Amino acid sequence: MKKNEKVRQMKKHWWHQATIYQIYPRSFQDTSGNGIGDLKGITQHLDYLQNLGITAIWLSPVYQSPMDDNGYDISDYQAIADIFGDMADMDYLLSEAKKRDIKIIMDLVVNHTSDEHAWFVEARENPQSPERDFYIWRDQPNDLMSTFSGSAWQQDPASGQYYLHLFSKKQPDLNWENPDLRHKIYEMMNFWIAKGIGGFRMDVIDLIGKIPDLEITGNGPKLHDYLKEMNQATFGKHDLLTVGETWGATPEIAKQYSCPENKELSMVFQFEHIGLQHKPNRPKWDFVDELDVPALKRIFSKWQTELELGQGWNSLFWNNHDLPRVLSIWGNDQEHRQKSGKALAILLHLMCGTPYIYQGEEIGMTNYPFDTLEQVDDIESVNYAKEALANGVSEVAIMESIRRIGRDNARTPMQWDDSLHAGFTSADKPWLAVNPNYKEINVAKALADKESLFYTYQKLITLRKEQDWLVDADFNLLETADKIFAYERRLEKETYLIVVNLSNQTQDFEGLPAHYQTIISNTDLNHIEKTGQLAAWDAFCIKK
Ligand code: TEU
Repeated sequence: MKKNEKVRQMKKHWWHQATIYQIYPRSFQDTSGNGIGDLKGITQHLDYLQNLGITAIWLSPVYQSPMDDNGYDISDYQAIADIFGDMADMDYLLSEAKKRDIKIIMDLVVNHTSDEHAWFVEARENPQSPERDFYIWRDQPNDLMSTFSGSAWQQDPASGQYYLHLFSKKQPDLNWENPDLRHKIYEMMNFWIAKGIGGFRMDVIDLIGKIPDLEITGNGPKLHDYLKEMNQATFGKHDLLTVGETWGATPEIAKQYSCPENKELSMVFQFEHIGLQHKPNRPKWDFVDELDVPALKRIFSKWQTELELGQGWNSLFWNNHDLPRVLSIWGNDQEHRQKSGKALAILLHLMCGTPYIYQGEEIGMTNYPFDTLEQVDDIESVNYAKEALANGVSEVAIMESIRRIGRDNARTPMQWDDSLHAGFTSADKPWLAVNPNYKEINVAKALADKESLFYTYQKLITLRKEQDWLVDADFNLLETADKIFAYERRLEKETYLIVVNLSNQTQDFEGLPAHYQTIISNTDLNHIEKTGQLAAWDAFCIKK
């Protein structure tokens, strides 16, 4: 059967033509005056998100948490953290979002809990408790290391044993080999499904099959068994979007997760393109200055063709709450800020997959000019700085890395308007500083400018909803100059050409056909016809 036929046979879900918007609640909108974003603040802006056209919100964790990792350390999965509001606020957000046909995707963090979760408190206090085996205890540590620096093992004074934490010491890893633990998780998931959520984003879900004694963390032997069991016990009976965060996925592995017949997940976040931000096989802090466009083309082409339609499904993203702002590292956040933002959006959103927009991406928010460690909040950056300083790395070099690639770049408050603190909070001081460029870059200014990046995103989101070729057509990378990323999406009778100049320089391009229909563009195609050249950051899609 032809590839396109296979696609047409594929059962279509709402998320095949949806665009998802990620909200980091801490930084979206404060309504209580404490300098921290909250649930009421999200509800307040649902009309803005409906105008943008998104179908669903991926809501980073709002559960009870000591906030060691800003909510990715959960102490009660079925209670809302006081700083974000209460369950009534959550229920109101769900109902108001539903009125606007916006689904809420909850963040499922079940590789670990907080060390203040009742399970871990009992496990620590009572080594004979059933909860002890909900976690991973050993008499001696091995060489496993934490993502947040240092050993992945923390000794518990009471029992003398060590517990595993692949992230912070306050995030003990759960033992998924324990069936009672697994069923507690499924009960919790069904609590949230019963509330009418639209699905789950699954935090580091590729780690739940770990075999610590063999120092296997990702892609463990039982991982897919657990996901099949989870599917059947919870979301499998509903039409929900499930997206796994899987740093180690290859297209082959991604097929295991997202092939419909496997009954696991809808899709995964793979990070191969994100790996181009730093030197190969080096920690992320060892960043590279310039995007390797040919490598980006190879990676995207591989994922678009090998995760072939009908056998799996791609997610598409540049940003999230863990990543630097793509405009600042791969675009041009100075003289070509909006145009390069449009180019990156056109390039990504016209591929096959479900696109994700991170809060502020749609208005071209940029990295923050951090210059001292006192300005940095994120535990990953703070722990990295401590370790690097102890290893003799200069604070200048450390700050250069954090400024370029630290997670706080994504977590500065959403820039709503040019009033104090960008309209994010009425508090004297927001929890993290607002980017000083907020008077130039904010929602109010974007909405008032019909040529702004916001309207490019709005149009791309509409295209995905209305034009089936974005799901059904195949993907073919075209041979072009290094800095030009060009591909075609073909169906039997239709061919769409997408061309993007990912550089500040003019590039020769003679590929425009005599007759075409412009689908979307950030430039004057007549100019390209006349000169045979693409200006800096020119990007367009035409129907041949
Ligand atoms: O992130 C997984 C993860 O490994 C990232 O921390 C990544 O390695 C790093 O940020 C690269 O810069 C997920 C969540 O997205 C993250 O916010 C949490 O800190 C982490 O899991 C632990 O829950």
